[in-house]
Amino acid sequence: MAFDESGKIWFNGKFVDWKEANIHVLSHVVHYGSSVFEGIRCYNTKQGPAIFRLEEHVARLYNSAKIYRMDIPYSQDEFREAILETVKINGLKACYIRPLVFRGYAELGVYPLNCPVESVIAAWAWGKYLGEEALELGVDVGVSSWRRMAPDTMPNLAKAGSNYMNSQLAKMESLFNGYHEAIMLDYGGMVSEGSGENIFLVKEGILYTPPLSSSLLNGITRDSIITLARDMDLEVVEQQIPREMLYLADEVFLTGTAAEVTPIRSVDQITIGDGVRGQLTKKLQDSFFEILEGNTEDRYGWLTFL
Ligand code: PPE
Repeated sequence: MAFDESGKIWFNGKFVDWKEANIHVLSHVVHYGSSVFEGIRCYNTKQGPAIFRLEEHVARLYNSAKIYRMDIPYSQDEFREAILETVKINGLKACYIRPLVFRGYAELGVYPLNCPVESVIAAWAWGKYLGEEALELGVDVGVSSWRRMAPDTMPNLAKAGSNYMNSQLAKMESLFNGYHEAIMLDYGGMVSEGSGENIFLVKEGILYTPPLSSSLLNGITRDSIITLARDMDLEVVEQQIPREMLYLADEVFLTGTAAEVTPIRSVDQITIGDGVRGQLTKKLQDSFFEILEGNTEDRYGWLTFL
């Protein structure tokens, strides 16, 4: 059990005991994957616990819901407030926060609009996503035989639960093949993203990342890294990336709320650069963590203190 189960979960506007936060097995979401969600981190900065980019995460949740015609019965202000309350009531400092909006129990059948829209917020301590050493030593990844969803199949800009059936296939395959993570290609065969992270590469001092049109999630960490890089006067290019450009890169790394900034040391068993965390990767990691640790001024207004 990865949870300590003693906490409270915000469930449709009220706090309930961890073990009471249950739904009926005939809820729409259980059968058809009708959910949208977020992953947010709270950091224990020197100035106290603070949630990273709360406004952007809640805005993306509402955008995901909009794509699937789910009306969340709270304002974004109310939802942000509920997230802050959830962290506080559980006495957490550094934690991972999982807001989830789903279609509940009323009837079955694919048409979703007669099922109620329900909302949940849970929070718990979640350590390093790809292992304790990953941030320093980097991870080994393989390009998956599973592709990211084509744009006219499932919308990748929605952070929908059902998208993660695709991620699960890629993730399982990658672990069975001895890798830490999978990189997926888009419908046209260009690099898209990891099963739960965006991807960047460095070549001759320029930072490259695939564009939103490469079937990826519009990552908030991705946006943060682009912002930090541009402020360092690094050139950032969003362009389609062929698979072999990863092999030839000087540095490659993943970004995500759970994975933070994780270096990649090999792709398809081809060593990237010197096979260790690259210089620019380290520099970007450092400036990212400096903000999260509260070691520098929050110059972009990314932190919301409890
Ligand atoms: N792509 C995918 C497919 C993805 O799931 C994430 C986040 C990202 C990119 C990066 O987005 P952002 O967190 O806004 O920088 N993945 C979340 C869920 C991971 C999980 O295993 O669950 C996360 O990192 O919270």
